[in-house]
Amino acid sequence: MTEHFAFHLKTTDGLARLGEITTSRGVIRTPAFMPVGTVATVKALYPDQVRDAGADILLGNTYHLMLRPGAERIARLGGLHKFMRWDGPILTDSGGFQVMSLGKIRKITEEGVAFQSHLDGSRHMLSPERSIEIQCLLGADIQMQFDECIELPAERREVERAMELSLRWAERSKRAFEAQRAAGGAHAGQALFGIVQGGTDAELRHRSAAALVDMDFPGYAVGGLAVGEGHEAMIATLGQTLPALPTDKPRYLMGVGTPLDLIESVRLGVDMFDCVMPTRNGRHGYAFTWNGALNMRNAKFAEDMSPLDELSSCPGARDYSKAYVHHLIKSGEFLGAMILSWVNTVFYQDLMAAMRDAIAHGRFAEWADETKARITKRPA
Ligand code: PRF
Repeated sequence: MTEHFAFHLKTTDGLARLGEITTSRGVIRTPAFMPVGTVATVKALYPDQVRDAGADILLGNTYHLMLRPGAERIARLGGLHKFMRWDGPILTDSGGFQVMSLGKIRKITEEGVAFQSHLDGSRHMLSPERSIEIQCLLGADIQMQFDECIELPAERREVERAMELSLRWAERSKRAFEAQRAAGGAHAGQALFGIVQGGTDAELRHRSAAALVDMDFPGYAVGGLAVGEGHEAMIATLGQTLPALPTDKPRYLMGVGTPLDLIESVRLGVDMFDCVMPTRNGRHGYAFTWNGALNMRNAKFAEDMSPLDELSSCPGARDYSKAYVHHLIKSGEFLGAMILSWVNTVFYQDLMAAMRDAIAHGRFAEWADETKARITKRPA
């Protein structure tokens, strides 16, 4: 029953890659975009809508779920998949990044991070061992090492310190995951990924990647990007980092990004992404369309009865008018957030499907140029 975790690279086009990740809960077509289901829900969407949009895998968060409803509780209830009614693969982030952005009064030591909950101020500790234990209790198919991600810009020695600490935590995460497997807390269809850190410094990135590759993870993430360095520096760092990773393992760029970020990162050989952008921006009134992004709060839409996006494969984008969605968003109505989260989730999945198709046909570069021109043009 438990199929082995595996990655199969089907073809390449330049550096862009088309592949498939196999987990015991199903196959993930890559390049893949993982909708973010932080608190066991992709906000404002039913699981069926997420599946029908074309998503093969969701992301969940250790940090949020440990605080509420609690990892042990989810385990008692049968695991995260059953709890949220999503039977496909789930990747969980380790909590390191979320502690930094959300936790209060954090204290980082060699052991881990002590912090207070953003919900009620209660005290908690996350370490590599506890993070892996939680990810196993949740039943995550792909788990992430516990790491420290710092905001940029930062002093080189600070970036280096966090990168080195993350490497020691990678070792401990791996040992904890192997112990879970030996004890039946994880099986061969699940996998643990390492996370490359090192800011925008090529030398630090190379050291981080080399050390993780020596530890031999079944997949590698690039973390520590999209944290203040800007698009150009992110793409340049990615271009220097990816060649240091093995071609036969999946590469995951964490917490990225805009449609443009995704296109440029796939061009360089990234296989997986996650980002809150389609759903969060949707809740805030932004629509991603094949004619560019629209701010639906704009008064120019007040009497525009044309569909949100007639080129979209999402029924919501073809059925609802700009005037109606403008009204819903202006009124703070739930349905406005629901429609735009749906439309944007479908847009992101269709973008990934189009990239996979372009790679399969050996026309990624032409496709990318055409698509960038379309989606970045100023809407009329
Ligand atoms: N580490 C982890 N999760 C993350 C990041 C990271 O560096 C980022 C950075 N963009 C997003 N999510 N564990």
